[in-house]
Amino acid sequence: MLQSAEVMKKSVAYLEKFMDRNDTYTKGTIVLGTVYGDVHDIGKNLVKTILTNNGYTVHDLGKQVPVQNFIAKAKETNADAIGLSALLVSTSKQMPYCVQELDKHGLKIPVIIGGAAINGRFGKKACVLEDGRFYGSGVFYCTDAFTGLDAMNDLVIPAKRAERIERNHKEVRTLLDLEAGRGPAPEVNTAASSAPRAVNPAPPIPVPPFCGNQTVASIDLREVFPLIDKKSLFRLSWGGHGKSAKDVVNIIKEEFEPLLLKMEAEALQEKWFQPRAVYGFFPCQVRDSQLVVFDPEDPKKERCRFDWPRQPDAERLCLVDYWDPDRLDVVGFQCVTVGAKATELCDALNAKGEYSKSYYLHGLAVETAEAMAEWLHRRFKAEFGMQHGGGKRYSPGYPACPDLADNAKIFDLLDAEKAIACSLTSAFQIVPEQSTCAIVAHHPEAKYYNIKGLVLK
Ligand code: B12
Repeated sequence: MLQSAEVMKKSVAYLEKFMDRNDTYTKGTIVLGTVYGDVHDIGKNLVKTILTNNGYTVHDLGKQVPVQNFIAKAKETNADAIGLSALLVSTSKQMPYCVQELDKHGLKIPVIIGGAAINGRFGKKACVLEDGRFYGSGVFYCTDAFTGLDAMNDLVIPAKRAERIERNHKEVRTLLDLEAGRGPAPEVNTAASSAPRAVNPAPPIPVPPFCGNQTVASIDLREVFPLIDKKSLFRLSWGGHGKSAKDVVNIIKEEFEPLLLKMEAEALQEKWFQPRAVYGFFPCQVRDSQLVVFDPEDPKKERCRFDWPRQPDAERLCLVDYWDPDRLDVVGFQCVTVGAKATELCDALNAKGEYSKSYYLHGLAVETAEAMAEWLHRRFKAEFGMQHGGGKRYSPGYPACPDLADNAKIFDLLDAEKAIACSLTSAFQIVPEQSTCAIVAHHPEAKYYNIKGLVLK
């Protein structure tokens, strides 16, 4: 798709020399962006490419865009629609908020939404306003960029637009009726959910190699690249997802594997990435179902507290169960970054119309950040003497610790701004983009789990 976009851009640039210009022609206008607090923009960028190449004017506001900016731009450009993307459950709340604000301002702009954090049900619910009315111009959930294109194709033709909005409202009504017919949601057994899960006897607490934080002096990317999750790189970041199993095998063998080797070599030679990492070990104890982290210099001095949700059902897990309530325990933290240059390079390539290279480089940078997190976690475990091979790392934003504000606590403990030149936005997103941080548990039983009610069905 991106290769054809490149060919298209070059062909159009060539043909334009022979054509009369009519700059005013457009099939329609959309204001597009990733919602406030969210840095995930891969999907949004694909939507932009597809819409632009199909004759639409796309005002791309980028990522982490406040609702007011979407509304102001849509008014200024008399847009046919607003397109919102969200990949985090927490940030998807910006979508219904945008719809409410549009209604409050008396605006009649359809909203199309997409991203892995949401689904059709979420989309329909977002159409229902606080007072129970339906948003007059409709909210359209799109599974991918092409459903987005279909929606735009309908929304710019008045008759089809009216029909589409009517269908949207009917679907919302059906959902509400269905849910009302089902009766109230089953009561959560609060007695059971507040009771901590029975943990197996606490394991011996490993001895950390140092207390406090430490910056990794130098990172050899040749040790990191082998840890890249190729399944994720090829299928998610490089677009293999959705193709038939046979096609994927061929593409991986003939295109992706050789490309990866070539790009890794170029990344090393051209110094595309500036890998940096900081990690640390801190005394901690469970108090009032919260994890209290203490100052390593003065274990009586509290530095911060983490308050995580407990599963209302299933095993009733909560992260706090992985630390000892009866004695001083140890918690780890880590933060890694690929550096800012990768983003600058991607932007420069996009500006030159080299969409594919930008896309592949972006994917490689993203997966390198994940591989660095794994690389650091392995080093961490080895230094921490975690022979049992267990233990897990949890990034704020994941279901077990959904509050992104935890990023700020980790940053403070690790002094990450100074140590590795990363910062946090007001919505607690890490800058540069290809960075990630985590809380590290040494408990051998630690595992990943979901929390019902946090994950939108
Ligand atoms: C790539 C990725 C990253 C990259 C983001 C790079 C970027 N520029 O986007 C990096 C490594 C930086 C990253 C970081 C983080 N991530 Co992340 N990330 C992902 C991952 C693996 C893939 C997302 C993706 O790009 N998918 C591919 C694209 C093409 O799909 P898509 O976005 O869904 O878009 C398609 C459709 O949905 C649709 N669409 C999307 N938007 C729109 C909009 C419109 C208008 C339309 C029509 C259609 C449409 O069309 C698109 C194309 O068809 C997901 C896991 C997953 N499987 O989804 C986690 C995930 C989204 N990340 C997650 C988290 C928590 C984080 C962090 C906050 C963790 C942390 N605390 O460190 C950090 C934030 C770092 C920071 N800088 O602040 C969680 C979110 C949990 C949740 N549900 O709330 C996920 C789900 C991982 C997980 N398993 O828990 N991440």
